[in-house]
Amino acid sequence: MRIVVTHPNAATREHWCAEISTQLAGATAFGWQDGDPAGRADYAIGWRPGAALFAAVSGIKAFFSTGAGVDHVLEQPGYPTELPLIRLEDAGMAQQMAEYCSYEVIRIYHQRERYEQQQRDHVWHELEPPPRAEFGVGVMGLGVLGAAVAGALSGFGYPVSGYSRSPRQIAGVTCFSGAAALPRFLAGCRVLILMLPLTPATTGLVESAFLAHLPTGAHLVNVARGGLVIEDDLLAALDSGRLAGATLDVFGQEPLPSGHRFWDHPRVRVTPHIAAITLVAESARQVAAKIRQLELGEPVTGLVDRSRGY
Ligand code: NDP
Ligand code: OXD
Repeated sequence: MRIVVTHPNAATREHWCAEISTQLAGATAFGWQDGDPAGRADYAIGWRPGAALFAAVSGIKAFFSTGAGVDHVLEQPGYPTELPLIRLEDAGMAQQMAEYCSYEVIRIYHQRERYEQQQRDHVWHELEPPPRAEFGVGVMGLGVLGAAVAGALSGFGYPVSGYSRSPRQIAGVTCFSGAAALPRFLAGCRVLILMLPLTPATTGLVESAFLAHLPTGAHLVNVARGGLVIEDDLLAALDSGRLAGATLDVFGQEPLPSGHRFWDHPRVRVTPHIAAITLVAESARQVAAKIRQLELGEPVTGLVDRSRGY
């Protein structure tokens, strides 16, 4: 069996090739990038596959995303309409995401930025935390990662609510779904965590009218995709003080351009798309197991519904 690996980063390509060859007995994995010779492969794995891959490499039966998100695949022109697209499910990302988001929520709840300022000013002053029962945390997107984040936060005793496209039930989480419920969901969020995939339905969802539903002084945490947010609307809400802060891991343009206002905004915390990184060994194990299932004619989970875009 031949597996083609395409990824903009050469070291990552090689890492995947090595792990897949180890995990899948009898498989030959090879890296491919634009301009490489034509060939044949049974499966493809990668990030942002260009149309040239599908023109040059024949025989591909399914494409595996090296991420949980698949917008990087579907936004590429030339992805064959009938080719099954399979994404990573957790593969070690849920724990990372739960930790990243819990860290942010706990920092915000405990007013750590104000204490850091007090230290700079040599001020010894105790700040009263808000009543925990009134500190609602909302997770928008209750899939594999969102559900893990909501579960972790509920374990800290915050009142956690969640919002998804279809109705969900998660122990300890008040679940909302459907457009009519959105304003009610947002009104209860002192911290709103975005955990949605980027699809035609979610692109630009977070704009002025959406942000206006959040309580004054709320925080936004975006660990999903930059394209969910209209950046100028977010900046306006931060500038006016309507929003107290934003923690942003993902951006419309990545890497975030060095002149972007987010870098120096006093109410913004930036991280470079690291909320949950792909763990190659663990992910390759998951992909290899799914390839074995497909070869036996069995169904696999994580198959993307192209009509929904996730
Ligand atoms: P899932 O597909 O498991 O979950 C998606 C969730 O979003 C589901 O609950 C789904 O609803 C909900 N949803 C989708 N569209 C809408 C909509 N229009 N309105 C309301 N809810 C909607 O994805 P994962 O949890 O695995 O991953 C989520 C995203 O996290 C990825 O797509 C990726 O963009 C991002 N990510 C970011 C990383 C980082 O490092 N920053 C790392 C990994 C992922 P329903 O339950 O009804 O299907
Ligand atoms: C992913 C990501 O989608 O890293 O997995 O953003």
